[in-house]
Amino acid sequence: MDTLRAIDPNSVTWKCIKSEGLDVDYAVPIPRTVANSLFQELEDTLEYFTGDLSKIKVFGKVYPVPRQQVAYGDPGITYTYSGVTVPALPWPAPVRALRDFLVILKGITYDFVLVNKYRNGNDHMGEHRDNEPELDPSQPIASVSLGQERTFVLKHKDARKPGKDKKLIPPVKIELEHGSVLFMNPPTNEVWYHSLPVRKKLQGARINLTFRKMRSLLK
Ligand SMILES: O=C(O)CCC(=O)C(=O)O
Repeated sequence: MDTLRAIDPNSVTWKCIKSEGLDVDYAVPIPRTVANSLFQELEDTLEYFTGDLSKIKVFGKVYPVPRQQVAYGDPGITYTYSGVTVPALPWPAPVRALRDFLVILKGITYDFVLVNKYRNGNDHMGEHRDNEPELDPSQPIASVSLGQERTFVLKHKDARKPGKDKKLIPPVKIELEHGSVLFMNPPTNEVWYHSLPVRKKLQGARINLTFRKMRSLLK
């Protein structure tokens, strides 16, 4: 995946979105031809979790995850979300290439990535925050999108409250394009929930990779 290395980080135009507790940066730094071959290489290489690792627990009930998932990372890392603990498998070449690209783009060496494949517009991700205790809260989460463009929705935590506690803060919607990178900077994941809603009419597949930095165990 040498062509990712040819991208000049100084030529990337970032769109910065800020609101109460929200701080995200969005750009499309990966040219279409590179994004196309990367998508195909991921399709040819990745094998998604099956069995218990492809289930989530919500209020004690177990459901199949409404998309496909797999996780990669440095040796020994595990990650717990929605009641399931997944091991980080060794980095495959195209995922490692993206991790190296983020070092060039942002200067951060991520040690874990959760990969979500949305086979079509029915596959989705519910509202949640990425604020698990094993994540380093001082580091942004980097979300790389390839394939079908989908809408990413951010909602302030107080806009989700019922009755008089509800704050009238409008959601923020971002169309995540093929070849895009979204950085969710702190404290976004403490204050805002995010989701990828169903879009029944969309047929195309999408692969999203959220690169994360774990809390150092040596601290
Ligand atoms: O697919 C996406 O863009 C969202 C992924 C996500 O929310 C997550 O990995 O926590």
